[in-house]
Amino acid sequence: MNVIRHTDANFTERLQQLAAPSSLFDPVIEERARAIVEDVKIRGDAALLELTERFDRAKLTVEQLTVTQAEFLSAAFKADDSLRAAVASASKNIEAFSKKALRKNWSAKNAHGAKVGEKFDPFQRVGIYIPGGTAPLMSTALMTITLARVAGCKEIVVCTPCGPTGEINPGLLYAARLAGATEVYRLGGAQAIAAMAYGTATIKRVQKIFGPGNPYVVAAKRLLFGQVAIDLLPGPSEVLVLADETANSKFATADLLAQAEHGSGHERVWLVTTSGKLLKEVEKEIGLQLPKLSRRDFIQKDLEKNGWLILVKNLDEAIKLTNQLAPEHCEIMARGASKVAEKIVTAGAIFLGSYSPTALGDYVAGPSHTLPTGGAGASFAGLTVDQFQRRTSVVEYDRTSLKKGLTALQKFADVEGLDAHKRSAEIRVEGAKAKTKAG
Ligand code: HSO
Ligand code: ZN
Repeated sequence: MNVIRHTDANFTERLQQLAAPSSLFDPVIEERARAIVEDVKIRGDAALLELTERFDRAKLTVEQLTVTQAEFLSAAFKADDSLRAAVASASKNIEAFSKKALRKNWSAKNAHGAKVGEKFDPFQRVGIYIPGGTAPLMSTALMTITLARVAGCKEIVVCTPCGPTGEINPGLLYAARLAGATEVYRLGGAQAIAAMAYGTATIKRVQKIFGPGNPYVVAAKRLLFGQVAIDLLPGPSEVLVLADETANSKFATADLLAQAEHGSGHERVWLVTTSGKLLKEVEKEIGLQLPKLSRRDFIQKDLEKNGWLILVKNLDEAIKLTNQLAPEHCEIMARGASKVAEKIVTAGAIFLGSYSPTALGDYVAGPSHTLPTGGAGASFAGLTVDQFQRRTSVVEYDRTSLKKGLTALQKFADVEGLDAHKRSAEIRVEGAKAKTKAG
């Protein structure tokens, strides 16, 4: 773990280095992703099979790309009562949270007396990427697919990489199906994103792609933005614990270790504290807690590179630094936690008090755990149900309201030199009335 104290000579420079946004744009990865994307665009399914063999070491037939009904049934059969109960408990919270956040149609009168409003329709066909990697992210299936279902998306396509024998974790399959996936494909990496964006003989193209992934997935999503809509670019997990001397060092340590265990090698964790005593305690606690964890090797490596214990002068500095870092998760274990939270404006998610570990947000609390990382919180927010809704604005004037808007419209058209625009309005108030109200 790296330690920085405000008493260090180069404190400010080190903080600045730390807060420099981590670049999403690795040119080498981007070039490789581009080659994969092109290959899938040109050769479709044939490319998918070759790439799956190369990257996932699975030799599949075209038919095997698609997870069958029988496989869903078998996954459901394997799910024991405790797994079912856990999935149900999380789903209930995720669903309720999403329903609250759904955007609803509205209309109102504008200053001309005309009706204006917005209507929201679900994307018909969406694609969701669920990463494979060192842990089967069953929770990610719930935290993305559930939102698509609540929004009303009819076709919910899921791509997730398989193991060398074509296997997909049955818990993940069970959760994906229960959450509302209508099609699941054994397909990972940049090739999955390309397949969903362009379509192949097996996988029909989607309108919008969601979900976290490794750097190749992220690169492919960036490259394909515009071809399809893209949600955000979530990368490796992060947590920042903002703590004063009232924080429990055991709790704070456990939460830092938890997000460092994901295993991509790029997870980032920070303790930002006003208390030198707490910092020392956390250092000691890491030594006590780490050896007992099964993924200690991942965690250890990650902490050496990306783990920071930072002692700042006061709470204002802690808040400022937190906002600069824009962490995916921000835990506040300090006096007046909710007051502090009001001033945190770049975190993906905030966890208040001693009893809200980030793991609750990862699994069961309700908000989606798909959140901005790598400093992207300054510009992006986490995944919400309304990102599965397409918004359209609606305008309805009648003759009276049109007359009210006319003078301003004429002026704009004059300034822009667009007289056909002006005529299209004038023609309606000069001549005979329209035959019907709407037409
Ligand atoms: N911390 C991850 C989500 C996750 N954690 C899934 C455990 N499983 C990104 O927010
Ligand atoms: Zn996590």
